Amino acid sequence: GQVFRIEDYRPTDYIISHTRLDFILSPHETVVTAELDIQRRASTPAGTPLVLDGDELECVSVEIDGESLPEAAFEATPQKLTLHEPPSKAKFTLRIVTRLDPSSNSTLMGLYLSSGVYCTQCEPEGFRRITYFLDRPDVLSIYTVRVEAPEQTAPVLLANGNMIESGKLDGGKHYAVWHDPFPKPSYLFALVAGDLGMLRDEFVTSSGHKVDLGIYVEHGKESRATYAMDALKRSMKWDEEVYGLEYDLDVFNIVAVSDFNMGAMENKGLNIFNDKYVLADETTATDADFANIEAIIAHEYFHNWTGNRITCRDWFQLCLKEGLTVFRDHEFSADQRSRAVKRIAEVRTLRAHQFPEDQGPLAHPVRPRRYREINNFYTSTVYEKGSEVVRMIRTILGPDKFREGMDLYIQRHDGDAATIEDFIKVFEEVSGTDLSQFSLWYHQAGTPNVAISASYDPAKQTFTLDIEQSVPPTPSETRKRPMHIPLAFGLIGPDGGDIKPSATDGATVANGVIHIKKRKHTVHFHGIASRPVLSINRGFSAPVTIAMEQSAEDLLFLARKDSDLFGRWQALSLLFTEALVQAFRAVRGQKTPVFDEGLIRAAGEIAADTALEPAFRALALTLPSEADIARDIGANIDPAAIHIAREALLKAIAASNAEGFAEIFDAMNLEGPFRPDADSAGQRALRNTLLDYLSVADGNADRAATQYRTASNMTDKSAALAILAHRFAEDQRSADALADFERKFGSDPLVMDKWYQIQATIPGTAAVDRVKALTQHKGFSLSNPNRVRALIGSYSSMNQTGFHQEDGSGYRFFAETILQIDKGNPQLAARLATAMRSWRSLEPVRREAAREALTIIATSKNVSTDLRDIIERTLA
Ligand code: B3K
Ligand code: ZN
Repeated sequence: GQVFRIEDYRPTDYIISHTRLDFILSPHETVVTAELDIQRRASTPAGTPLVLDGDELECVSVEIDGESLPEAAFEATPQKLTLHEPPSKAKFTLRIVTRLDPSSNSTLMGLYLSSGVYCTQCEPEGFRRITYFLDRPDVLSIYTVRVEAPEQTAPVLLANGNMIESGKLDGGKHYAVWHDPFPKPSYLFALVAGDLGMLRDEFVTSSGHKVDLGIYVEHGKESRATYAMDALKRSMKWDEEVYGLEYDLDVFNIVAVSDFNMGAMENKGLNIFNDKYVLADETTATDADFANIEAIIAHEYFHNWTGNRITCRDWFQLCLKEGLTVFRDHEFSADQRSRAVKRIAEVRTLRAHQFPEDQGPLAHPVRPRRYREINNFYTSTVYEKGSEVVRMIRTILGPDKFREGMDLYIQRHDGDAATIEDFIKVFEEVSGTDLSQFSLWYHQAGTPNVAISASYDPAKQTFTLDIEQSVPPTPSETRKRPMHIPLAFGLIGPDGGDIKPSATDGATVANGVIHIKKRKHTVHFHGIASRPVLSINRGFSAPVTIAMEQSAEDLLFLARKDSDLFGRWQALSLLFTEALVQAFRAVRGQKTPVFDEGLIRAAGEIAADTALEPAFRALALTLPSEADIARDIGANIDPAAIHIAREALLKAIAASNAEGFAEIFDAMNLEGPFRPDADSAGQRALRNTLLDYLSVADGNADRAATQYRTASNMTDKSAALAILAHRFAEDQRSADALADFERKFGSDPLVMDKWYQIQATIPGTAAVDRVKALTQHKGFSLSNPNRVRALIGSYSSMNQTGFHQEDGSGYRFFAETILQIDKGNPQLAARLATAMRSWRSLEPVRREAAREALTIIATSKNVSTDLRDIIERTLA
């Protein structure tokens, strides 16, 4: 396939100042008329051919300034429209009519039908599936959109911007005209038409402008949108307070659809959401669902400035809008909830998804330099690592200069299609800091490793750190340059307080941050009266791995005493990880793992420490996942042995702390009305974490079965169901609960996704047959992304023992399923296939089996560009 390279960027020859679209909607035959006001740039020679992008388009007619074009003047293929010799005048209007079949569009890109509702998804290159266009983000145009449809099947007609006209037509039809005054790239175009219910509200901006808010959902589900509406209003307020950014149109609409490739889409004034991230109430959604809704509603709303008002010059700059907007939504959630708990959750996600990506065959820089399929670059590197890079800029500059830089960015680039260089420049200008070395974070792939060894000299009262950074090689990038790594730290004295050194030398140390810039630094801290314990990378100030010999005693001290809550969690999780890796080695060597009593006791203490918020205690008690452990072991992975090792630690903690855990569990009063706020969610999280330990300690399903029966909210119900299904499959109450759940929620697909996921993640070799059987379940469909992710996605990424089977049956089933999905929805297939990216770290038998399965896909006929790109890079 074709490779796109950043160095090939050049501006277009023509611009499209205005775009008028007319849609006559019909399921099988929708007619789209596009009127494009085209201007030749002054620098473009007259007569330069105009080539517009298309994708599977059927061209009906082409006219220029009201005259239809002779055959010889243009060429229309499904993939492009070429005007061989456009008019030589500076401006002309091109009128193109295309015909679409939304009902047969299974890619969920362009215009498609989701449960009878017309909707669109254009980012990154879906607009070209609607009409021929210069479908790239640096072509900004003002859109006016007329939508016509039968009133009965589509009473709701929406597009971007404000509605300026509507009315009835003959034959039961009606129409609406929408106008968006802000020039925008085609990827932000959106249209929705259908029969939908609506939740209405309003928001008055800080300058007194009233905005009508609407959330459109399936009829009857309006009340399930109240939490999303509340999150929207809080987001609008937060962006005003924290960044001084106000909303800019009279309307802000959100539509929830049930067939959607990702979480949501930030179309100007008309966000379209996967209904999973809109609909929630206590009986159908878990606390995690509520938190996701809050974060994604905020994320899409924040894009209005970082993404829409300022967009990207080209898709290589994707992190310009995504990294920054993720950073903004992280900060929003941190302000709305508990900052430390939110940070721990972010770091867990980053380590679970971005680290393996960065350490495997799909590694790429936050700002990639080449791609074959841009859809495969909506990755956790671009999003999550991209956000970490913005966070580091703030750490380096401090909050005030950071805000100044953001203000300058908005002021200078409003209305632009900008680049990462533009972004970095504003921060350099406001702070007078040279960020050229820092910008390697955007250009150099791979997770840096920082090796640290510490020594204390009591005679000189000096504490010394020998620091060495290295960046491992990544595909097509073997030589790496040293990076600027800001490491927040603390030197902790015996009483737990931070010690302030009288002087430091060897690296810039400012505001509790060591700035590592060279390959090697030796940093001395002077005036240190007794040996301190080092708390390093506090708050996860840099997305790196740290290699440091720290005694179990020091780590236990940090877990108990660090003034940085994140540091406490990190120390404990390091201890767990070390214990688990050792246990894994024991299991591999046919020995019984043994665990340190101090660690087991520390778990009990943290559980009981009421000075700590429950959500933190829950996170601290959650052992690293099997995938986390695999990543830490790094090579020769045997998932079965990891599972045994992890279960052994869980049992050891449960057995020693059973009494204490039971007391806490029983004392937690969960009466009163359900509230989805962070505190209440934290209580439930702790209680459900303890429920798992207690079920292990008891060795029976009693507690889980009781909780399943009595739970009045989905968080507690699904937690109990997971314990029953995962630990007590033999117990009749497990099968009964699964059947009961299906009976209760069988007609609610979003809730049934939990049922699929819980069963897809039951560990053990029976998983492959179970998952196969579930693909035949009446509610399941390979064409709905949420169903596929709940069953196939969870199976392949969250069930290590069930997926990575020695005989390769898990991989073969996976490969066949992916090939089938690829026929209808290449994006979804490609995304799923990334579950195989770490295949090279498996032990030899599984590795070979994985290679065979990947080869089945690679050698199949008619594989999409999307899937082929992932598979070829994975195998390379
Ligand atoms: N910008 C969209 C993602 C579009 C993905 C296209 N494959 C959602 C978001 O990041 O807000
Ligand atoms: Zn985004």
